[in-house]
Amino acid sequence: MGILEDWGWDARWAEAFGGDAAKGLFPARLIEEQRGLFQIVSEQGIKSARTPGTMRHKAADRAGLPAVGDWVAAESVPNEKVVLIRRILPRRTKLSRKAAGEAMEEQVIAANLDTVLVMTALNADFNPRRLERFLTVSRESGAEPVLILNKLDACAEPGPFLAEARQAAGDAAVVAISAKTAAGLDALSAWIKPGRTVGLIGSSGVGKSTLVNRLAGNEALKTAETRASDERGRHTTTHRQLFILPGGGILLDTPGMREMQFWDAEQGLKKTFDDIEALAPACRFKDCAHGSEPGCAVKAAVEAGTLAAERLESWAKLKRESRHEAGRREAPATVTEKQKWKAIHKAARKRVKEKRK
Ligand SMILES: Nc1nc2c(ncn2[C@@H]2O[C@H](COP(=O)(O)OP(=O)(O)OP(=O)(O)O)[C@@H](O)[C@H]2O)c(=O)[nH]1
Ligand SMILES: [Mg+2]
Ligand SMILES: [Zn+2]
Repeated sequence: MGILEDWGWDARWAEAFGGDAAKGLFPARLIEEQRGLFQIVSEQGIKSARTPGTMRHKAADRAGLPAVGDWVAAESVPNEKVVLIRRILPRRTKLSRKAAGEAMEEQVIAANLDTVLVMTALNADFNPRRLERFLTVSRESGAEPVLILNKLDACAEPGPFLAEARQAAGDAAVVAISAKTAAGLDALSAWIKPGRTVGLIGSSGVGKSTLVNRLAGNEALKTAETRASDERGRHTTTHRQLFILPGGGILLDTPGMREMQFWDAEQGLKKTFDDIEALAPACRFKDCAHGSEPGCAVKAAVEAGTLAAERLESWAKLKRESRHEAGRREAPATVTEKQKWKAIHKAARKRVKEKRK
């Protein structure tokens, strides 16, 4: 197997790369990003890469720029060490969130992940509502989400955590592990295998880098103790990077994320709340919002105790947020629509005036 295959290259990628070889371009995978400078891996090994100004200008938004995990067509520049990224091959999956700040901008956290391991620790970090949010974003990406409960060694009573985690996870697998003692790690081989790309996301301090170190069999990545008072991490990892494991398999370590605001979440929500989705057809109204409508099957399930009230609350909250973000994304179009009608009315008034003359 060649170096590209180790990093996940296959016949479908070769097809997507197509005739670019004839233009002097070569295929490469983006494995690291740090402040706009990229590291790519290709048959030539690992090299620094950058995007040409034309690509930055042409990209309608940040999502049009390369992200970690992307396969690209790259070009060497004579007398230059840094390689140019000419084209991003169409992404198979895309883990996105709304970029921090006021602007409605998509931020691609990583591209072409096969699996997203949503990680939490069995301590004060554990929060099923946040897990639902992370799982929703992971599902929306097109990758398979798996919920990882870490620090099993330090948890006296994992039972109740597991029960809550299973409910939040819907159809996603739930795996309890200890990155420290390696307990439960065997189960991860269902996802971490040669040619497959697996991303790790979760709050700071849950043990993402510790797991990468454990699986890589070294201590290459820096890790740091969490605060004793509330188990919060110290944001030790500062950039996203892909690692190849000795037994094959590609792992993405990410910095702990405080925020995971939705970009697009409708499909992901449907899957995260598949229990609510399954009940909805029995509601009297087709567009039932499971609020105060009469004949609501979801509310009835809460009253009967078969659906947790917190889960319905969580669904309603995330759904509102998703709708709100979708509305904001569509806002610019509404403005142009308005402008269009304004122009039509103005033209009509002008015609009326001209007729009167
Ligand atoms: N007891 C126990 N501690 C663990 C385990 N996994 C990680 N830790 C500890 O948790 C702390 C944080 O681990 P990191 O790997 O740095 O966490 P991280 O998720 O990479 O954090 P950021 O890089 O800040 O996002 C370290 O002190 C680890 O030794 C585990 O399974 N059990
Ligand atoms: Mg880390
Ligand atoms: Zn309903």
